[in-house]
Amino acid sequence: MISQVVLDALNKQIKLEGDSSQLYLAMASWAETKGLEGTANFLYSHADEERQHMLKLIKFVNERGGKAFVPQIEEPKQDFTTLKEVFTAILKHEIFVSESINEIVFLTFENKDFPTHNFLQWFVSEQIEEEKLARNVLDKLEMIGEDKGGLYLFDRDIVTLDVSG
Ligand code: OFO
Repeated sequence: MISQVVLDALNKQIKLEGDSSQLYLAMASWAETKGLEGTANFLYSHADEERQHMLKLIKFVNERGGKAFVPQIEEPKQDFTTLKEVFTAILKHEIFVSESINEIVFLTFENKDFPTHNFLQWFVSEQIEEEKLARNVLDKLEMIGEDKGGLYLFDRDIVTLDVSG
């Protein structure tokens, strides 16, 4: 049985993953309206991944005898000016998510909740990948700068960068 304190933290994380999904979805939609089809597809599929993270947590909480709280959908930021702005926001968000996961891992230690601690290791590894991916994309965008041809190739090839799950 899960302790109330860990349960509350996991329910907060469920909301954060749902918010992440919405954030990626809004970014995908923005990219699509800018003719950046490859980037839009990358972001749409990432929005799906975030929803899977949310589901993973919901199912775990329920399996452990807790009750998952399905959160209200928050409206994410809808407008951006550049891809650099989008991926800078993604990196910042993913760092925030990593910190949140780390805090829950710490709580599981304090509460001797080793099953949850074990379960969260997947998220710890996933966050390393998510941050790495965002940094990698930002490095590429930095290289491209204002070059339209570079941007065209970036948009064509971005789908090959996302290997996380
Ligand atoms: Fe982006 O990994 Fe979940 O939030």
